[in-house]
Amino acid sequence: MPVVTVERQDAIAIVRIDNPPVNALSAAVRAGLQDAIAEIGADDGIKGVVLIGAGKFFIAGADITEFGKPPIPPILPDVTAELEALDKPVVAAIRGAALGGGLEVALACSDRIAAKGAKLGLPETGLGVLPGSGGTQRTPRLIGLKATLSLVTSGRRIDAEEALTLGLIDAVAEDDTLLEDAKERALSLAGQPRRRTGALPNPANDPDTVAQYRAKHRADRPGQFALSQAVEAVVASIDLPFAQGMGRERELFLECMEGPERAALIHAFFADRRAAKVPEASRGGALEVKSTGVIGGGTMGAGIASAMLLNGLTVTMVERDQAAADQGRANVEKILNGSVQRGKLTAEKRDHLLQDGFCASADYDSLGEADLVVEAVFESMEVKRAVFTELDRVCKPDAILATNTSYLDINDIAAETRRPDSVIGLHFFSPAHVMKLLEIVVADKTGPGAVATGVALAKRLRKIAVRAGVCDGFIGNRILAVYRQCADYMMLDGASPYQIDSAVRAFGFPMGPYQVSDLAGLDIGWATRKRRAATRDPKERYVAILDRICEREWFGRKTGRGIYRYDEGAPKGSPDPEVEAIIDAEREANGVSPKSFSDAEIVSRYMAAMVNEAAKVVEEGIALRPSDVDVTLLYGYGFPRFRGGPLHYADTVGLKKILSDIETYAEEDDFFWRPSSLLKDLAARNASFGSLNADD
Ligand code: 3H9
Repeated sequence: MPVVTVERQDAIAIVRIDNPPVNALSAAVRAGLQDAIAEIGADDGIKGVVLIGAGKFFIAGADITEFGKPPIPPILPDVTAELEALDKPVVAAIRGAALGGGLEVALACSDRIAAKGAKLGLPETGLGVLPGSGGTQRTPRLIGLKATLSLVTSGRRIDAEEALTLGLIDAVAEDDTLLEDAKERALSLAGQPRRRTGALPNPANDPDTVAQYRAKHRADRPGQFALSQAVEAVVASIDLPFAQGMGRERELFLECMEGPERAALIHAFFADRRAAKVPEASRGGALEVKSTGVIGGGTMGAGIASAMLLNGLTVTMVERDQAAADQGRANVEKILNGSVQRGKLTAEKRDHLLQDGFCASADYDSLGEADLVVEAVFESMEVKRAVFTELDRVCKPDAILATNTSYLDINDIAAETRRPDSVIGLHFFSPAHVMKLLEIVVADKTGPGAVATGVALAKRLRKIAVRAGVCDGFIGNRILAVYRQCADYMMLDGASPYQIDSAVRAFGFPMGPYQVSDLAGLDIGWATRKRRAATRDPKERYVAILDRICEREWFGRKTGRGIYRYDEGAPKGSPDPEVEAIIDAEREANGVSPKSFSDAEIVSRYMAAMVNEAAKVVEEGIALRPSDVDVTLLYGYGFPRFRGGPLHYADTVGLKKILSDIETYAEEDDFFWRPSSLLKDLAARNASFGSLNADD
């Protein structure tokens, strides 16, 4: 089947792009469009053209699977130039999405009509490139400099109505009359002088806006390369004639294409979609979930309940007594009020959700109708066992019973029920109504139907699902525990926590590990360390600095002191000399003579610890593939997206280098630094983690 067809309807040619799933502009589509343009140009009987996409979308953009490979002609800027040169009206009939190169094709048409519900945008910078087929030159000529800079740098997808207001399109149509409206428009324009966006005058200069965008997106800041290049490409439209502007855009685009940011962001794009492919889910049918239960109304339970409510599910919350249930309701109300304040929810809708969609009680029997229940109570096996015994008693036979435990063995929890195939881990991240990640933890007896339901729920809640196996901490928290420990070793050995945080931020994380600890509350880690004390291997080095801080009841932000000091002058925290004194004392007590660390060494050690544990997680089958680890760290732990995730990053550094770093560090501590056999194997074969991601 050809991916581009030309159909004559009277004097109008309908050019249809049919390249499922999203009509990406692959080499075949580009060649097909070029042929269609030549055919139409040579046919005097054709007076006008309609360009439309088959299926749900107009065009989702360039085919990004081709990025990073040698370009196949014809390149898209040439195709758009030929489209614009055609001496006949060409109406783009847009439904679904006109994104990136898709919108650029539409901009090279003479007219644009979009169906209601269509989304238009230039999201290229989110993939580490810039609009490279005239988007930076035609858009400002059509809608001005400021609106273009906003669209290009935000990557925002706007709806048809906003596009019309901006002047990006000419009309909005009903979906079912789109093609007819476009044909009519093409006919009405036949014989008139052809409109060409590229022939419009240069946009007016606006030095303040240019200065503002240049200051916001500087190439010397991590993760800003494509953004700064995009700003420069748009700025080039102010003075340069169209053809030269296109040349400048191409240069800047190709520089982005060659860079690591582009490779990382495209990796992250496909990693997101790959994570959704969970083998068990394709073997089992998902249960239709309408009514849910949440056990526990604390921070986590209330966040989960709010996520459910905000996405159209009803929630029955169960707490141990009525007072706790009332508090749980108050916690949910507080979250929904926050959504109202931020303009994400109307007050009426909030009232409706709380009155008709939510109830909180102390009675497990109220869960009889729930399709899925998530337990989010205190992390104690005893408490969880009691909850699951109750759930097994009251829930209907096909209900899915989920636990939000962060580290307990879900096999033990499942064994408490007569239906371990219906028991699954759904590990939300706090705040659960905000954080995008959901680890779907598959225990030994979890059935495919439960997995499929978990994956479908994640989609419903607009979260990214990652499948994980059972182990202490699953994918994310297990890896976190190790790189966090590595940070503590560096702190004991001579780096200040403030230097570690700053080095980690400079790498691209929004916060350093000690800022995160202060935010989460140091008492949480303290409790975990106490829990593990009895089983800690005597060979493991133990850093007691944070215990000393906790003994003073400095638990972080919530107590005004932690690793940082928080006061009015420094609400985000400032270094605390008393903490530095505690660190010095601990060094002395442990006979450590502090050495200095460069920022680069801090990052090397931090990343080596992260990569090594991540490799073990893949090696043991806890994560299905390296890219699932990347997705987990990207969405749950603030790993900088422009670096693609820890295992993609490891591939860019080189696995031999990472392994040799680990071997060097092991000379100091061969208990902590035990290289993963997968890492050793890949390094020996000169292979990459990427090679284990089926479709990379
Ligand atoms: C660009 O245009 C550069 C130009 O300016 C310059 C050129 C010179 N290519 O997201 P979904 C696949 S840069 C190849 O699950 P949805 C995707 O991997 C591009 N494949 O569906 C998945 O495959 P699979 C600028 C693509 O309905 C399948 O399609 N454009 C592309 O939730 C379904 O995708 C963008 O950034 C692509 N461009 O959402 C838009 N896009 O089934 C990127 C998708 O094997 N795309 N696939 O896993 C999107 O935002 C969403 O896919 C879209 C549909 C909203 C369109």
